Amino acid sequence: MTTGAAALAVLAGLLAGTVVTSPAAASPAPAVEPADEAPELIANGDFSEGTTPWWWTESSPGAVVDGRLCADVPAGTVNPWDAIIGQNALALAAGEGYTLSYTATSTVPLTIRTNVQLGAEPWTTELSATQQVGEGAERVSHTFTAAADHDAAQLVFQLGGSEKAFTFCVDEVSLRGGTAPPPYEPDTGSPVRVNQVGYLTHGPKNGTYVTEATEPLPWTLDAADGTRRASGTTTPAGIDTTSRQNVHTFDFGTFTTPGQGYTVTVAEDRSEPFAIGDDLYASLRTDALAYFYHNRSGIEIDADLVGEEYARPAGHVNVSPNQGDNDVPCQPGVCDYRLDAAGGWYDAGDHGKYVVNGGISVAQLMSAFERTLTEESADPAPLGDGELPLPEHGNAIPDILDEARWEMDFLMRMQVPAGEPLAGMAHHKLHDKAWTGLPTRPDRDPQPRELHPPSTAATLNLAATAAQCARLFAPYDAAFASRCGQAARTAWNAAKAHPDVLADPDDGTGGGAYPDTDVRDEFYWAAAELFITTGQDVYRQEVLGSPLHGVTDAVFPRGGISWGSTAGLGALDLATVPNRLSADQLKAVRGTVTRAADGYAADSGKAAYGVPYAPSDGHYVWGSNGQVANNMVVLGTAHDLTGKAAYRDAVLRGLDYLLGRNPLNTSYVTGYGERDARNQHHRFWAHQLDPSLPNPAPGSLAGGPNDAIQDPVAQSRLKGCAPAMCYIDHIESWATNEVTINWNAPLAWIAGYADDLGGGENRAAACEVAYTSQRWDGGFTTQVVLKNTATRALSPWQLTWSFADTQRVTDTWGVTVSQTGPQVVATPLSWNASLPPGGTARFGFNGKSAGQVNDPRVFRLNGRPCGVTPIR
Ligand code: 9MR
Repeated sequence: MTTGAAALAVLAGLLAGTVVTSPAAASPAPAVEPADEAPELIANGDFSEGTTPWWWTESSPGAVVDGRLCADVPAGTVNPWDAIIGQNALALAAGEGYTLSYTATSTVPLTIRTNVQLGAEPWTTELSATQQVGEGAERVSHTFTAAADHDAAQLVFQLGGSEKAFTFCVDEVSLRGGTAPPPYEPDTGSPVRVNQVGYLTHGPKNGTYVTEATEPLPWTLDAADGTRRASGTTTPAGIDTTSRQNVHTFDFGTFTTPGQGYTVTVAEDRSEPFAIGDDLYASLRTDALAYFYHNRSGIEIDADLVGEEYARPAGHVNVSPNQGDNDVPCQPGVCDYRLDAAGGWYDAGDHGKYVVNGGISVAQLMSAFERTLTEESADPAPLGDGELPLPEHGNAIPDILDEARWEMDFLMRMQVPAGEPLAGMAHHKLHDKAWTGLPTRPDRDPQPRELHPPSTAATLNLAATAAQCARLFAPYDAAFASRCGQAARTAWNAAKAHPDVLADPDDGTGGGAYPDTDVRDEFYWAAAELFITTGQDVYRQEVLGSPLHGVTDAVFPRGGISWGSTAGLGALDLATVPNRLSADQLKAVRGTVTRAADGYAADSGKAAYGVPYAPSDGHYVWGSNGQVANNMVVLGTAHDLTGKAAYRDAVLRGLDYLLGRNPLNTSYVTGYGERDARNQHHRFWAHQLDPSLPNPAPGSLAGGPNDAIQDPVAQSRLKGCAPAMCYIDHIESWATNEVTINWNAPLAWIAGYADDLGGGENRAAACEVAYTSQRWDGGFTTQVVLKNTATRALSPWQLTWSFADTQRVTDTWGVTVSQTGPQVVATPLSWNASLPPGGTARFGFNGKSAGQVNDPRVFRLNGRPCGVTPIR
């Protein structure tokens, strides 16, 4: 799964070809011999651990044969760089001596070139040597002195230029030199750790202080002008096991004066500045959602929407050198048809598109929208048409649904066509045949694209998301909704017919494997979504009969739901979206959600950094920040269901953690906070490698601490790190610092949740609505009693809501109704235009419906929610 163990094939080769200098010219002074104890820079130089992190060009695929790395190079290559084997992420220091040595053979005598060079512009070479290689395995050495410091140089064996085909093998590769780097000491800045964005006016306000002191210490809260506003003493909390730091905590929750530029000082140490206010997360909601447009495949990213810096041509649309995603073959032997699988989102820093992972991501986007239909305090306005930077403005469909549709269209294209073997299943994934290097703009990816075999997990991801799509699009686009519904049912039936087709865990060349050996959770999720949408008993039986149903730890694992553990997505929707479970069954499902939330809230309460994430084995996994965010989604939903402040507080403490109150004093979200992550692993947002390219767009969440440190940068710098400190903001650290759709999706959900909290105060409801409908064949009659429960008269007033189905108002009494799609605005007539405090208005309407007639649950009077009572 070595996204970053990738080839810089074409660009490296081309440029190496233009800037190659002779070794003598590269280092005119006699080379400095490295000291005997000089450290080894090459990882896995004896290939005992397989091919990781070595890479090669597509024409000469590498494999370990008898303990050596061998590549079959075809006849007729022209330039040296037409066939390469290489390794990236080598750190060199100016003035230090290095020796490269290796043993190589070739079945045809040839001259190879070995370069140690920059892996991107300006492609500076520190070593460029030529060497005769033949059938005899001779040890070769080159010594050179580095002219400049390099963070991430590369070694390349350039093998091209031979008329004949040959096999090249290399072994015992070593690059020794420089001095061993001092043990890595991350720059953690101030020991006073706060949420670098800020704290809601009426929310919890906690921070952490790293110190050896064991007695309480005084803290002060200072305004931007330096005046002291509050003070107190810290609470010693002992050793935090996630960071191995001795820490104190402090609490300034009783201070509720909004402002910018506050700091907390403990002893002589001052925190990063932060705000206190009611409107801290509006831009994070929008930016976190904009991430998805930025990472769309198959469409130009428009400068008018995102700015020049982030604009780029459409990727994978059949314009050379792209192979195009509109006519994709299978891997050899997998199928003999081709699919139009254009569109969708790129998964992450790579250009793969995976149905398993696309599924959870689009589901969480759709759920962020669906929440506005079920939760009074959830504001639909920031998700509406014209609100997000995307090209579908003016189509009367909420922007967040437009974004979801971009992925849903792709997911449906991955379904095996009728008449083919495994018809109705979904291909697990589509990606490059071999890894590309960094940077590679999507439209410049030359790799062939391939469909990988269908899997049960992917098929159920399609069934679940397409079922959710069917109900959410019904009021906006009946044809699309029905296509989603059809795809969902077909996928479900195909999964039932083929319940154990698992993705190959070793299928990880050119893209991630996303293997999953247990699909009971995907069955549960898909059954739940199909049941909510259709109400059919067959799906109810599947939900209730699932071995996971009601088992809290199975539905919501302690470490969090994820692409590989999706049952919780079904449980969250069963608990919040109207459905035909009995009252007892509904209570049970809500109990599963709140029990899981109790666990996450307890974890947050115990943690010195407040994080609602405490996996039972103590390990921080790949994408731990995504797991933190997923736990926050469960907590936020539990808060919606019960109104209990403990759940809300744990969500907000989770935001504190992600935005700077953590062992590294880092905001993991680009553009938020003083010390934000900005070098995440991404093939276009690759500013660290090429200054002409942008950093990640604001609102991009880094994967975060991962104590398995699978990439070479993390391995060379972070060995022995404490779990919550195994992170480095370096573009080649793909195991700790990538960005992905499945981490940004829960970030968008929680940013919306936090934005909807306003200042976090208990707001009095603006109104109460009694809404009763009588259904008749093809239509309905509705009576509404509206009460102004606020203290001010409203004149004029306006009541808004959105139908979750195809109801259309036809004639009214007591109000005028205007309806756009499912969105309704009721305005008074002249005689009832003023609604005094405590006053009521009575009105009604008749209407038609092609399908269901569900009473709306969420109303806003003059934009303010009617009642913030827990979901009924
Ligand atoms: O997020 C995935 C993580 O859970 C896995 O442990 C890891 C290794 O299999 O892969 C991660 O997913 C990567 C995917 O395989 C390829 N695109 C980038 C993803 C994020 O790093």
